[in-house]
Amino acid sequence: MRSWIYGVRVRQVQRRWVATILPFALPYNAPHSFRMLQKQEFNMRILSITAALAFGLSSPALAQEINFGNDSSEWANDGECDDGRFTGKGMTATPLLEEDVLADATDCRTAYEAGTLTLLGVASDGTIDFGNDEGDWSNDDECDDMRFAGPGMTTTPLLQDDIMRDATDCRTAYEAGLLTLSGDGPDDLIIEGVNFGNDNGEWSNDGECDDPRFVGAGMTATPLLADDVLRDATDCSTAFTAGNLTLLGVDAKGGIDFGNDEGEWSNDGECDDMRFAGPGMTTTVLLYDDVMRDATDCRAAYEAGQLTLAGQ
Ligand SMILES: [Ca+2]
Ligand SMILES: [Ca+2]
Ligand SMILES: [Ca+2]
Ligand SMILES: [Ca+2]
Repeated sequence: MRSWIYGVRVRQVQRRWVATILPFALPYNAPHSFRMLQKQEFNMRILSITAALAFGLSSPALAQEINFGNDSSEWANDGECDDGRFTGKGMTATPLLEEDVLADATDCRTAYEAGTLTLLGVASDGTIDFGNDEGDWSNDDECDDMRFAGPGMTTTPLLQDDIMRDATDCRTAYEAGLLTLSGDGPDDLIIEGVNFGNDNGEWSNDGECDDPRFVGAGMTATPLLADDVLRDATDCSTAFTAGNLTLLGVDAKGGIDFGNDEGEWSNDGECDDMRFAGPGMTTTVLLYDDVMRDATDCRAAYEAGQLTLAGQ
């Protein structure tokens, strides 16, 4: 009970921080300039890290089974791999972002098959090199290395600086069964045509659905976070099959209700509704306040083929 209360408080603090700090901290036209800043800021440091790591790796893995994910990244199909799980000549030189993990499949697969990429810190026999503890977020009991996924991950944004630099936290969570390598988790759970994703969320298996794509009596009463989209499969599918949930704004025939434009980030040319995924999405933090409240942006991107409903 105590940890549950603590969890709620943490969530509220996080949401308050995101909702209050972010809009003020970022300049006007924030999504693009923020990304550019991120890119410039991390560029030099990571180049040297990547180069140093590449030296230590041997030839490409033999018949390694790799889940490349999909092409939903904003940086898909630009001829460079942007997925932070990889290293090698086929990588982009720009900073690596959390949202590009498992989302730049064609670029990364092409480079991998050409022998210019390997999985970073994963030997051909699957042995994991967790790296060192030199990251800013080491030893805080949460894994901050974006090569991993699962309830052992932090819920704060993942940064390139922490790749292979949070060894103790990530190894501990991995050995406790709270992490897998990203893409190595169980396959998505699909029932009655609805993709429930996996149980890699921090709030999976607590008897309440925490996936913001749903609505109904089976939902948690706590704030809904983008981190839990497609990551609370057991709870949500259980409530769904019991008739206690439906997809929010999606009718039985798959018709989409985009909602209204009353969100703070409507009409900025980027979709901010976390029910969606794809290159038409903003790269800034997604807030539940914007669900069904960014209709014009999301409809335009959807109709242009730049979005799908998340999980489709
Ligand atoms: Ca790319
Ligand atoms: Ca950590
Ligand atoms: Ca849950
Ligand atoms: Ca928007």
